[in-house]
Amino acid sequence: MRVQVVANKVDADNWEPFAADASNLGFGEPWLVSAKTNFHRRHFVEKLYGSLPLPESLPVRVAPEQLLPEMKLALVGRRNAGKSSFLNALAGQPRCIVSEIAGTTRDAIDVRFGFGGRSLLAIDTAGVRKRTKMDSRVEVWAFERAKSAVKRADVCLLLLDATQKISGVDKRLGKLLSDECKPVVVVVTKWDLVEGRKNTKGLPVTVADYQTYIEDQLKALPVAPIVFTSSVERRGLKETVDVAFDLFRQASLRVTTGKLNDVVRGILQKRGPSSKLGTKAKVLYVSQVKTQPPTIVMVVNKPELFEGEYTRYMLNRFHEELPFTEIPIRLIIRERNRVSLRDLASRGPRPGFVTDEQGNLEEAELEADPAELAEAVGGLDEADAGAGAGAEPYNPALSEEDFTDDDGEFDPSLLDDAEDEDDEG
Ligand SMILES: Nc1nc2c(ncn2[C@@H]2O[C@H](COP(=O)(O)OP(=O)(O)OP(=O)(O)O)[C@@H](O)[C@H]2O)c(=O)[nH]1
Ligand SMILES: [Mg+2]
Repeated sequence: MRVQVVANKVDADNWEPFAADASNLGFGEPWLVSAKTNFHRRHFVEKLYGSLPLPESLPVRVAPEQLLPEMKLALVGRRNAGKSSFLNALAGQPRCIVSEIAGTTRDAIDVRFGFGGRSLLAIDTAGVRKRTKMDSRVEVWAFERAKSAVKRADVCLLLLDATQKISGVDKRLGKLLSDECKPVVVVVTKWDLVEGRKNTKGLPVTVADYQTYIEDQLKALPVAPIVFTSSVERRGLKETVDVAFDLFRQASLRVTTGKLNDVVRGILQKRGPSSKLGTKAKVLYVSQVKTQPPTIVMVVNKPELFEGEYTRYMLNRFHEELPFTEIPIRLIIRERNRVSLRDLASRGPRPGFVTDEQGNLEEAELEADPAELAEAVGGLDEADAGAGAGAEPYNPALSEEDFTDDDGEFDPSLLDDAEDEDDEG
């Protein structure tokens, strides 16, 4: 380390002889400057630059939070679920206001930080409560902002307060995330308050009980992994981030058309769609045309033969057989006879496959490559999700009952004093 003495307050040249006294300190000749009059300023700055090491000889040490975030997380949940506390725990410092008063966070805010050497952006959002209880335009607007945070995020964290029953609000948030086709980690918060306590049956609450309870209640998120956390005890933080990164990785994967053909062929062989009025159900092309979310297009002869129950069956098999086990898949079923597809077909037959109503394979007609297919179905950006039959994401079949507050026993895991929907704090 080098010490350079700076003699300040050298307002004009008549002060220079006095400044020279500073050399008596033993650190060599002082640099003269006046912060007030800027006398010798240029000289001073030049000397300063001249004494710095060249940039290439400096060790590069950039804090992770200064880099572009590797992953964007949106934290959503009902009021008081512990979102801000969880974000602060991840960031390792109090970046968001936490309080026991429900409705503390009033707007979505972006927080950048480093975690385990990786750069993250997390969006804290305002807690949600029943629409009928939203008592101001600010709250409705905050909900819209939370929705846009979800859209921006690579992975969403749905925070559930372990001390509370899963409510209609939690379920609707689950549905929102599922409709957006976002990878979701279900984060159970405040586990320190629950672990080891007695449930209604007098037995200690376990992770397994709670997991079953969530799976039973959150029908909209059948594949989302569940983690148990405590912001107070800093538990489950690394696991949450690791799981989120893994979901992000899954969502970014692209499966080859060859592999998809094999999987679809296998599914059809095992159980083809039941044919109506003797029409043959044929799959003409299948391809993954997009990532984040993985979007698979199946061009078929009659979409109605594949819709509903059979689509859900196919999606379940896709989750099992493709590397998208824990994230939503968007499946788009399209009819073949569109002009662009006819053009495609006119380029001549290529190997593919079709099935008859018994699921037997017949001679192939065509197979498109992904780029051609994406082009043929007219591009598949966001706008496409609503365009035409079979373009909606296929979510689990849910009924109104799947969104109501659970009035039954808070079984088998719930605490003997668990509260009813208590988003009032
Ligand atoms: N024991 C315990 N308490 C927690 C934990 N996480 C949060 N809390 C408490 O729960 C209350 C709500 O926490 P917040 O982080 O403000 O919750 P929030 O989801 O951001 O709430 P809103 O901004 O109002 O939607 C506070 O009193 C926290 O101290 C936890 O892991 N353990
Ligand atoms: Mg908050």
